[in-house]
Amino acid sequence: MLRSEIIQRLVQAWRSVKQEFLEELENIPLSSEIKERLIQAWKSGKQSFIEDVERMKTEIEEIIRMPLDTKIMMLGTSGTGKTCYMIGMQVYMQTVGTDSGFTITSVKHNQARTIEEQWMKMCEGEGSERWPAGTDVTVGYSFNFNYANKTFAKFNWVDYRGGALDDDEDNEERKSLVEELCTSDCLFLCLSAEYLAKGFTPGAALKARVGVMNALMTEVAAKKNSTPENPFPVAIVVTKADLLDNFNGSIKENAVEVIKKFFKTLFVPGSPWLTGIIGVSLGKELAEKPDSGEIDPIEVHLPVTFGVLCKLIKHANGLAKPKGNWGFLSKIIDTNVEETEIKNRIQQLDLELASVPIYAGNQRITSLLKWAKL
Ligand SMILES: Nc1nc2c(ncn2[C@@H]2O[C@H](COP(=O)(O)OP(=O)(O)OP(=O)(O)O)[C@@H](O)[C@H]2O)c(=O)[nH]1
Ligand SMILES: [Mg+2]
Repeated sequence: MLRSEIIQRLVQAWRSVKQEFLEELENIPLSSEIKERLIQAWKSGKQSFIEDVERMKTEIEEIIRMPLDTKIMMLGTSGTGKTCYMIGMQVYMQTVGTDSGFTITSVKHNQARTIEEQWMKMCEGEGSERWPAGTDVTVGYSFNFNYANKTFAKFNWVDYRGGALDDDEDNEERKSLVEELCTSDCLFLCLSAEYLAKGFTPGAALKARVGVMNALMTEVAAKKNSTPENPFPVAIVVTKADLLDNFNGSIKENAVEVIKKFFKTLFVPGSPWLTGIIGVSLGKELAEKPDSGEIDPIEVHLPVTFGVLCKLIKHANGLAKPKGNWGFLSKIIDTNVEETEIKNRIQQLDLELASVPIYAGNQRITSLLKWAKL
């Protein structure tokens, strides 16, 4: 064998092991700082790598028990109702929570106060003054997702100004929007129910501006390398669902069909998207009386439940994945305790979503839990 050939083979062997190592690291819930240190330790050679990992063991054990981070991006054209939805979701989830007892709390005190003020204004105000002003800068919010007073997931929520969707592809904010999307765990694509009420027409698609959203999704799918086995979760959040006939919490089949036509690429066989379709409203009276109807949110907890559940499933799959020779963490950390707890939460959240139409590509699925074979 030629010397150059030997070197080439060795390089190839090293690369394939390195790839396996990096892939496994991707599935392990560690902070990016610890991951970076592990990669550096890896680069330093096998023996010192094992020593380094041993040294970092206590630190890693502490970190692995920390809540999962879920990043949610909310997008939709201007005036769709994104900010109003976020306010309603936060207050509802903080005070009422979901059927099986999940709640959220704001991480930042100031932010919680501002949201509460906006909520009070919506509830007590009259006329168009009751509604918050349009968002002209992107705002980030941080929440804890809790069960039985224990935080087990955090989520960061990014409310993009609707106008950013119209920016040119080389505009800086648009570029950062695509980058942020690529690092998100779940996308909330907000669409106002007013465009669904009359069934599918090309005119309705044009007015709803689904073209700009589809273009953005195509761009993100290409960059993110999602696959049908590891899809990118997207919740199509139908805001102002009070405008739909007889909305009682779940989206009717005729509206689902319109959405499937609006966002065709999400629903094709082999699509790299996992799509939930969820109607939300700030109150059923708002359809008739937007400026004075009672604020009484409907189903605002479901999109968050979907986002957190998808993240937990991905996490659980990572934990359950058979480890290869380099499954170093499985040797030094007992992940069983965490696995059981996470599986219990997954079961509860899955039941909460029983009425939500969910699609993996073109396939309608009745339970995310079953789909993920957990
Ligand atoms: N019928 C009805 N109207 C709503 C509801 N939520 C919001 N609206 C109306 O929609 C308007 C726009 O809502 P916003 O939340 O400000 O919209 P946005 O998507 O954040 O818009 P940008 O910040 O410009 O991107 C509000 O001023 C209300 O008039 C709802 O649940 N039902
Ligand atoms: Mg807004």
